[in-house]
Amino acid sequence: MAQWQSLWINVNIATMTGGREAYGLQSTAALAVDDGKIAWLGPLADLPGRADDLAETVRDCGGQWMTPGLIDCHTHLIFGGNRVREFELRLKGASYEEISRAGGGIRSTVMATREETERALFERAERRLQRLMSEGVTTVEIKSGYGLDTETEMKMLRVARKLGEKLPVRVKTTFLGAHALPADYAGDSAGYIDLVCREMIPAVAAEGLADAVDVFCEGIGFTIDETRRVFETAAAHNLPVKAHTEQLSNLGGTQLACEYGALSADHLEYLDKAGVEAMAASGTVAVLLPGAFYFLRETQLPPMDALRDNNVPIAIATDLNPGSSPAQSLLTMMNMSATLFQMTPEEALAGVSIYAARALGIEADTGTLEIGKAADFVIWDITEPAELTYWIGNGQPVQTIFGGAVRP
Ligand code: DI6
Ligand code: FE
Repeated sequence: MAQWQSLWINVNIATMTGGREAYGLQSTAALAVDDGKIAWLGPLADLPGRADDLAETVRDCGGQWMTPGLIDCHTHLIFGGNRVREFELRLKGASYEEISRAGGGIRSTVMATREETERALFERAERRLQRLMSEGVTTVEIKSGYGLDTETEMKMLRVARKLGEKLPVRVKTTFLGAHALPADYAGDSAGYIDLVCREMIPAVAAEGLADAVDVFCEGIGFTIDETRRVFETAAAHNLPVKAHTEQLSNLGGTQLACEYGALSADHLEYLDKAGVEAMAASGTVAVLLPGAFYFLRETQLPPMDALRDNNVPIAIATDLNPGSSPAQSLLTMMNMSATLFQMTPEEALAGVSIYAARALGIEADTGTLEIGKAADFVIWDITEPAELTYWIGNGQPVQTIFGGAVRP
């Protein structure tokens, strides 16, 4: 019997094990899969035998490229309705914050999400997820946060879990009950945070529905003290934390998140030096969201030089949501991270592989191509990996392999 289930030969591999400024290249290489995991990887010439004797199926990639399966580490892809009218209002001059303070924004999506059945929410989210997957995404993070009551928050997280069970993709779920103050708690943010901490987090934890807890720490979101309460409760339930911080202003939420060992702090346009240093000290990943920066026509750039100088790992994600980033293409986000944030193509690819895995706490399983990790990878018909960042809207991989199986 052959040693391995499948073997991919004659392929140029960007293993992404080389850190931010290196693809970790293996030219004219081979990669073997067994039991859903990477069993061998190295130069084709070093294969310990004849390819046909070593594996049940052998695929000759003819000099094409292989990268890790892409990871979209920040999405809100489950929601009812859309916000196209608010988009039009913003084009006429209204700001995102004005719309939010007038009762629109996140709250309008909350109304639409509460009204949807679990089945309808699933079907619409499934289509969005399939669009991401069509570009080689093998892991996606999905947040709740458009329910803002216990029942709907749990409904969203159940839909997220079901997406992961039904589709060939790894789903990590994040509870974001502290996303906005729901209309029924207007003027009572303390009461709402009580509900989040006393009822929602315990219920979500009891059913194992969330892999992490997130908070929108912002003028139109929650204060530092409220954010701290949510983090304390998450810690009491052994759930790691992440945070939306310094997106529209600087409240110092990033330092607070780092105090709680946050996996990631996300957005970060208004991050200052103290925040960068806190991230470096706690090993927290900076998740940059160029789709939201672009769609809100933000002009304040995240502090790229300071992040690099302090060796803060940088991930890139779609933030796929109806209000600030209706982006359904992670490859386009890589392109935008280069054009808008001056990230290099190496940094962009690291941002959707190794560092995106780190932002989800799953670097031991995926994010790079190494022996023992999940066989999640993508075959591309490109001449060099920088092409993934260069093209806009040309993102069809030749094949995506998830857990060792070729995806249909
Ligand atoms: N920041 C964002 O960009 C999304 N959530 C958040 O906290 C936007 C959510 C929305 O506008 O629906
Ligand atoms: Fe977000």
